[in-house]
Amino acid sequence: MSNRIGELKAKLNQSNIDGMIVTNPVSVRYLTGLTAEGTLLITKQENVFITDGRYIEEVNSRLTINDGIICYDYNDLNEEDDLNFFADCEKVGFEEKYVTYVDYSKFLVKYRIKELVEASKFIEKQRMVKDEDEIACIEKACNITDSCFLHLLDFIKVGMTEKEIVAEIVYFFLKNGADGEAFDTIVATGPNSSKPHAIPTDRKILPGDPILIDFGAKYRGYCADMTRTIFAGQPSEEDAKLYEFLLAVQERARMKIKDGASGMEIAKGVETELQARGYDLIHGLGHGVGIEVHEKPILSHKVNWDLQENNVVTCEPGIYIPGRIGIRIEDTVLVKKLESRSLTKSNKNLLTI
Ligand SMILES: [Mn+2]
Repeated sequence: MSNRIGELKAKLNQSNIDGMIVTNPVSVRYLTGLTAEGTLLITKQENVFITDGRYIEEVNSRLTINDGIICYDYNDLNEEDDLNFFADCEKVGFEEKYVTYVDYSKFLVKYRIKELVEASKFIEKQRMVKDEDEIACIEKACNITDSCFLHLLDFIKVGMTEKEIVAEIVYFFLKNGADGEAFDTIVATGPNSSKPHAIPTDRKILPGDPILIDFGAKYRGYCADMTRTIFAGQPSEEDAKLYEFLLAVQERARMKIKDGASGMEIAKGVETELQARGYDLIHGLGHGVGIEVHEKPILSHKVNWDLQENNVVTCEPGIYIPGRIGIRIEDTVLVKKLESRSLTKSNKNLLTI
């Protein structure tokens, strides 16, 4: 793992922040590789991870590969004498998006901090640009997701329920090296497909149904996110045309994703294309993917943000006709200077089972 704490420290220092209290488990994992519950203190002298007896063995066995972090069992620290980690700091950052008011007040007293300042954005910004190790994990998560899709094309049959397909996806992920699902899988068939975040039901697949599958494996903590919409037998001519149209829109948008491109402009372009046919894009065009399945940057007409090399984002336009059909096509894309690369590579042609 590259020196993520060092990089964060340098950025904090540029803003005259001397240290940071990291409490969001996602940030802890990102900065240290640790999945244990605890608090990471980035200080002028050293980096400290304070946890409890349940995690000490795990943490100590992991820390050999993460230089510069000293681990303490909270129970071994004396509140009177041992919590002076920020004694020489004027300003200490904290994660304002994750810290409760109670925690905030406690931090000030417990660690004797002079001034706590909001610093969530420093970690968020750093996490947006993925390093080599992260890209490798996301790529692996995407590969497992692709293999699962191939398997599903063979597995899914008319008469099967949405929940049965979800169960098969989870089973496939676990059997093929994934940690599990990156998020709750969506399998929405027939009219259920028009709800973008449908919850899988006991509905059985009928001939001609669209089958929308939004799923992704998680590998070593990193997520994949892909949606494919397939059909149970030949769709109507109208539905087939709708599918081809959306696929063309998705491909055009995906090709625009590259270093320096405006996420807002790409999203607006998709909206214009959909509106020309009378459809609204009822959700964002895409989002960052990493340790969390939804993270920054967001691709939406509401957010003005330029993409950067080694962002990993989704491109997922959808068309939803309430009570009848929903079609969404989504890839996880690695942003590059010239030509970005889809990390999910499953066939996007109109497929039937
Ligand atoms: Mn998504």
